[in-house]
Amino acid sequence: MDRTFVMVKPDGVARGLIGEVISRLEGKGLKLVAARFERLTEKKVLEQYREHIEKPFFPSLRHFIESGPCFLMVWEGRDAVRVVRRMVGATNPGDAEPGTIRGDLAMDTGRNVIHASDSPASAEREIAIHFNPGEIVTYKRADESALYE
Ligand code: IDP
Ligand code: MG
Repeated sequence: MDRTFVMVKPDGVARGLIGEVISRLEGKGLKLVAARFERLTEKKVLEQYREHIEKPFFPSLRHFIESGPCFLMVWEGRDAVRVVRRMVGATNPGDAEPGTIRGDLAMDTGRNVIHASDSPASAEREIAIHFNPGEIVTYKRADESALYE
């Protein structure tokens, strides 16, 4: 099973969308293995978005992510990184397909509700930024034998 890092950004928190996001991922069959509500420090935002530091949108992205609490999660499942990215949809919500989280719930690239790791390597890196190994919980979902062949 793979793990991926998912974060409801401050806009999603402010709009009351934490439950909707969790509900979609749970309903799909992914398993929530860690979660925390946190206002990210500058240090963590720089680590999280390090590949974007030189980009023109970075100052506004950083300011926005630091502006309010985020809901941080680790989700587990078969091919979890790819599956969650497809459920999240395109970065620009105007291009995101209906049925995706951004396609259904957002209007603006700078307010696109959710972050999800884009590769297994990023997932491993991002999970380590936000969670200690001891905060990631293993357990069985009762429906696992019905979810996987
Ligand atoms: P992703 O979240 O779909 O992986 P990235 O390209 O990794 O997209 O960008 C990270 C975040 O930075 C985006 O989710 C979005 O909030 C913000 N962002 C990316 N490109 C732009 C832009 O052109 N204008 C404003 N914000 C942007
Ligand atoms: Mg990204």
